[in-house]
Amino acid sequence: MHVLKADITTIHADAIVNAANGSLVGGGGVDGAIHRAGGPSIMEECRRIGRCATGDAVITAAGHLQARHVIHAVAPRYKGRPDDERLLASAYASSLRRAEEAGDESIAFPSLGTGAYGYPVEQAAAIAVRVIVQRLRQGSGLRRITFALFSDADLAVYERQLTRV
Ligand code: AR6
Repeated sequence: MHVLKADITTIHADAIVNAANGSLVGGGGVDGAIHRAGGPSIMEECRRIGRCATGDAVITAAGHLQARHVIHAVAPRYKGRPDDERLLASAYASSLRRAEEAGDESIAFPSLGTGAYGYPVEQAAAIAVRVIVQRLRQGSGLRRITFALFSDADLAVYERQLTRV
C-alpha cells in the first residue's frame, strides 16, 4: 500500500476507482477526469448498468485509460450521521471485492467522498486504510494498492495513516 500525489487517470494499475454518484451519470472531480480521459465507452457501459447504491461499486472497462477496469464507487454525502462511516467503509470494501472478482492485482483509489461529498479527510483516510488492511490480512489477490491524492495536504494525511498500520 502506498501513496502518491497524482491525477488518478495517469496511474498504471489494473483497476482505478472512480468517485462516482448513484446515477452513474458523471460529474466533476475524479468522475469528470476519468470520463474525459477514458472516452465515451465508459459512460455507455455506465448507462447500461444504470445505478449504483451508496456504499456499493460497479465495474466497467477503462476505455482509453491505462487501466483494465474502472470501478465506480459511491461514497455517502457526508452529514455527520453514524451511517456515513459504514457507507464509506462499504464503498472501499465493495471496490476491493469488484477488483478481486475481476482478477485484478493492482488498484488505485482517490480519496473517496472527501471532495464534493464533504467527508472530513482525516476520518475518511482512517476508514480507507482500516478497510484495506483488514482485507489484505484476510488474504486478497490484490498485490499493490495505491492512493492517488490530489493535494499535498491530502497526501500528508494519508501518509500519516499509513505510518500507523
Ligand atoms: N485524481 C485524483 N484525485 C482527484 C482528481 C483526480 N483527477 N480530481 C479530484 N480529485 P470528488 P466525492 C480529488 O469530488 O467527494 C462528482 O461530481 C479531490 O480533490 O471527485 O466522492 C461525482 O459525480 C478530492 O480530494 O469525489 C459525485 O457526484 C477527492 O479526489 C461526487 O462528485 C474526491 O473528490 C462525488 O464526490
